[in-house]
Amino acid sequence: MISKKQNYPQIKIIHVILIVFSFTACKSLNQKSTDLAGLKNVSEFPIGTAININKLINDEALMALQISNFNSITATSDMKMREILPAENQFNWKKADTILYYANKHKQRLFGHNLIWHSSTPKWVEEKGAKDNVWLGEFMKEYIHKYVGRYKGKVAGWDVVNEAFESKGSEYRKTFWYNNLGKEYIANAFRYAHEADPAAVLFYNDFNIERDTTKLDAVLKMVEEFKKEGVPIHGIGFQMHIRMDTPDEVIAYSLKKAAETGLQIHLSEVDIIFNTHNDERSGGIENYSSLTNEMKQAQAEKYKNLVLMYRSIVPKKQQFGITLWDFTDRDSWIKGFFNMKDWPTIYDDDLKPKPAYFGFLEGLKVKIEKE
Ligand code: 9MR
Repeated sequence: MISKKQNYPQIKIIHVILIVFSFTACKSLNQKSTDLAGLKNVSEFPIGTAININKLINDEALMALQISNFNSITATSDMKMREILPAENQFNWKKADTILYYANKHKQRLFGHNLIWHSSTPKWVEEKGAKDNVWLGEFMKEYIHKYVGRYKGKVAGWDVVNEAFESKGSEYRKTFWYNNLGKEYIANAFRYAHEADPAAVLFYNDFNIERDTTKLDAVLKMVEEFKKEGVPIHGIGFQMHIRMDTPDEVIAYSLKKAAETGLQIHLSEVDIIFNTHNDERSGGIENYSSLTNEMKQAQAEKYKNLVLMYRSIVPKKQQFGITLWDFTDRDSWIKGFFNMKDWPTIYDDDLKPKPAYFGFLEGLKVKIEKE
């Protein structure tokens, strides 16, 4: 009843998925006494969470869970342009510095999210840039140089450009940046970031590319163009905001195709919802208004399969890590943004681990037999 059929292209289920499914024989995924070691301790690659830094450091219970489970951290919003440069010449490094301090203190990798995103462009930049695109091009260069340069060697990698393609299909998103600078703004952003920190791992990050193969193809085409032109791109971020009915076969296919580029693959914003939406604010469609045990178990299996697919399809040297987009249902963006109930994460509203937590853990622990 939870998974609903959708019209996805017929895609050959790759062998590795059959192996994955053979691990998931309907065993109930619940807490065992040996299971509280923390996700990061059983993983071969970094396990991250996105979080609001002030919320984190003012909540001891949340912080204890964050420290025991994660060795990578991303700011949900604290490192976006609207936070860093709310007004002209008024850089605000406070939250970014706090998150860096926290990451160092707890030996976590700091991942930078993000440099250029239409949804986080400050009003003053839009107003000034719309009148003068020469200024805008220079501004982008200086902003990236200054920001990435300031955290050189401290931020391991960056989402350089976020969501530059339309939600669905193959078109570049007609954003403020695209409209004023043309699609070249994307390549330039990567060039500037690389100039400022040649060791940073630079990602293109987007959503729906795990399920919309037309969109994925468009992103991969851009990646190939970048490679040909020598644009420094090192990774693809699959946001992976998925739903219970996003077919695992399609996710597997997409991961495999992306991994064929040889780039780093980051599952950068993972959460799994039961309800659905139209990708727009307040666009939720609430088919489920309460969470049953059956749903909890199904979500646990989905988390487990996702981790297993990542481990078995993405070659080890390309596994940049898996990052959850907040890790408690209490804090998740989903309910507020789509205006609907849901239970997207691995901890519940009371900060108790859900079956999803144990599914995720199991996915990290299971021994993988590769062909
Ligand atoms: O979760 C983030 C939310 O708290 C912010 O209000 C919002 C706007 O800055 O951004 C959310 O994070 C988004 C991420 O940066 C890019 N992918 C989609 C995420 C959810 O909207």
